[in-house]
Formats: sequence, C-alpha cells, structure tokens
Amino acid sequence: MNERAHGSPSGTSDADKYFLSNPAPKSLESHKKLARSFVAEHVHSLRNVVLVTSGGTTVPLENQTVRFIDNFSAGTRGATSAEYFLEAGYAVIFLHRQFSLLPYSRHYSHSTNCFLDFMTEGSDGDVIVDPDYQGKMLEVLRKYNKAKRDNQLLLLPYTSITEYLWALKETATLFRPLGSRALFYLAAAVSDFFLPKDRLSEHKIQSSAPQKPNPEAYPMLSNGLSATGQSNRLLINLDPVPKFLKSLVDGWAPEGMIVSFKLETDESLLVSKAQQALTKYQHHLVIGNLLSSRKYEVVFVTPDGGTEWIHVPTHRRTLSVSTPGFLRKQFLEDEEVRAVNGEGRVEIESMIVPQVKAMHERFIRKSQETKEVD
Ligand code: 9Z3
Repeated sequence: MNERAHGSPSGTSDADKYFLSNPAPKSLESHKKLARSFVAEHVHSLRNVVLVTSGGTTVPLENQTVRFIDNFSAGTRGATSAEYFLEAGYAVIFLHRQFSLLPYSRHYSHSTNCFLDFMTEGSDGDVIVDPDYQGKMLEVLRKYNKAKRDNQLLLLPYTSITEYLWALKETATLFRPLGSRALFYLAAAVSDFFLPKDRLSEHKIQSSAPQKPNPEAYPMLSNGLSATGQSNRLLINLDPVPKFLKSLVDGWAPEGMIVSFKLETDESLLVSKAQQALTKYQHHLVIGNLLSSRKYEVVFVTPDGGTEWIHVPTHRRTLSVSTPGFLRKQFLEDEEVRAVNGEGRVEIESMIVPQVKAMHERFIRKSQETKEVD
C-alpha cells in the first residue's frame, strides 16, 4: 500500500510515521538533557565522540507489559567495543539495553562467577579482593576511574524497540555540532518486527479464550478460536520496523560517520546482505558477523566493494570461512571453554576498534578538505 492509501501527507517517510504513531518514552527528556551537556563538553574538549548502541531490543506485547519478544544479545560486542573506544581517546555515549553488559563492570557481571567469588575475607575480618584477581581488577579499575574522571562515558539505557529508536534519533540529532567528529557504531541487535502502539492491548493478554472472542479488545492478536477449531492459541501479527538507517544517514546525522553491524546465521548471505545495506543506505561501513562465530571473526564491507575478514589470532590458522561446519563448531566450543577459563583469548573488538578509528580519522580529514575547498 502506498503512502497516499494510508492517508499520510506525501513526503512522510515510514520512520516519520513510526515516530508519529509510537510516542516518545518518558525517559527521553532526561536522556536528551544528559546527552546535550555531554556533547557540548566534548565539542570543546576536541575528543571525537562515538555513539555505541548495544544489546537487544524488546517488542512488548502489551502496553502494561507482562510479555515481550526479545533476542539473544547480551551486549558483549557493544560493551567491549566501548572500552576500546575509551582507551583510544573517544568520548562514548553508550546506548544500551537495560541490565545488559556494561563497559568495565562486564568483567565481573553476568559471568559464571558471582561477584562474591572475587572477594575473600582479610585477616582483620574485612572484605578484600582475592589475590588471584587483584592484578586484573586493578587494571580494570584504573581504566574505569580514568573514564569517570575525564567524563568520557555516558550510559543511557533503553528496553523496547521504540525507546531505542527514539533515543537513537534524538541523540544523533544532538551530535550535529560535532560534524564529522561524530561516529555511530550500531552494534545493538535491533528487532525487525514490532507491534505498533495502536494495535497493542492495554492489559495482560488472557490465556483462557473469552466466551465470545472480542476483536476490539485485542485488535492485533487473535486470541480465540483458531481456524482449526483449537482454542487458546495466540497468533501475533507484527509490522516491519521502518528502515531507520536511511533516516540516520539522510536526516539525523548527515555529517557523521556511520558504521552498522549485520548479523546472519547463513554464511552464504552475509557479505551480499552487507553490500545491499551499503547500497541502500549509503553509509560508510558494515561489519558483518555470524551468530556462531561473532566472537572470533567479522568481515569489514566497504562502499568501494572491499571485503576484509578479521580473525582473532588463535583462530587465523585453524579456522577459515571454508572450514567444514563440524570442525568450526568444535573449534568454537574449545575457544569458549578457554575464554571462560580466563585463558586470555584476544577480544576481537581490540582489533575492530583501531581499524574503525583509523577509518574515522580518514573520514574527518576528507570532510575537512572538502570544507576547505568549498
Ligand atoms: C550485531 O551484529 C552484533 O555484533 C551482535 C553482537 C548483536 C551480533 P553480542 O551482543 O552480539 O555481543 O552477543 N549487531 C547488529 C545486528 C542488527 O540488528 N543489525 C540491523 C541491520 O542490519 C540494524 S543496524 O539491519
């Protein structure tokens, strides 16, 4: 159906329509206030500023939300990358799914160890860090304190896809005074489908079918007798999430450098889907990754047709894109065990971030040269 058929004024994009019909969350004003003063400070500090998005986005099934659809992401990519950006001198706005991994604290949260396992009782009955963990914790603590001291890190949480999209739009708009010094690093796992506000039931969906199914009560769901005559089924009918990358590139952040991630499970689709995204949205870099190997290998896909695979060092010799599936699976499991046991595997983000930084620096130089010519 075209826009006129929907009765929208011509020129209104799907993203505009999304924001008109899915109102801003209550948290948005305070997020904007924090982001505005953070950006203002770093316009003057002359640091480059990156918006890192991280973690999954939920799709609520009720307005007073009891149930929601979610995805797998724990926010490892985003939280780890944020640390390397901070180390590289960036100021970081970390737009993350509430309760997902955070820079620095990620080393001690969500792990197989409870934080109490890192502590021990001292000789005076005080609580101290276990000597086994002192060295690593001191290193993390120093980096964390430096980021705080220099006001380099702003944490902004979201939960639902709508909260995420509003925060992305408004933060990107606030980044404008930074010009090409703004970098967008979109690692959040963004839902492709959602239930729009006007089809969302206010109250908890009932599991026992009403005597007479009332389509008015749950207009987006058919929660009554199914076509086969079975009762108590819940059929969910989701709308596509608008392609917000287009709005980001064209409208919200026309001068910044935009890096998106592309996630696939079918290896044969990864590079072509990344290339399609670049053609469609005209942004600057897509980093492709596969669900099963995302911690060990990624592919940089650039608008000039370039594709470059990056592998963590232990991985390079043993695993290639053509490694048979069963060997790849075994290797990844071994790597996971080594990582959990703390056998210092290289974090792939320590290789991704410097490369993105170098591209961003070239991007800034190029945009300054263009301005000088103009
Ligand atoms: C990614 O591909 C991230 O690398 C992962 C990280 C979500 C795989 P973890 O949190 O996982 O470390 O466990 N993110 C982007 C996926 C995405 O939703 N891309 C969208 C798209 O390509 C929006 S930019 O359309």
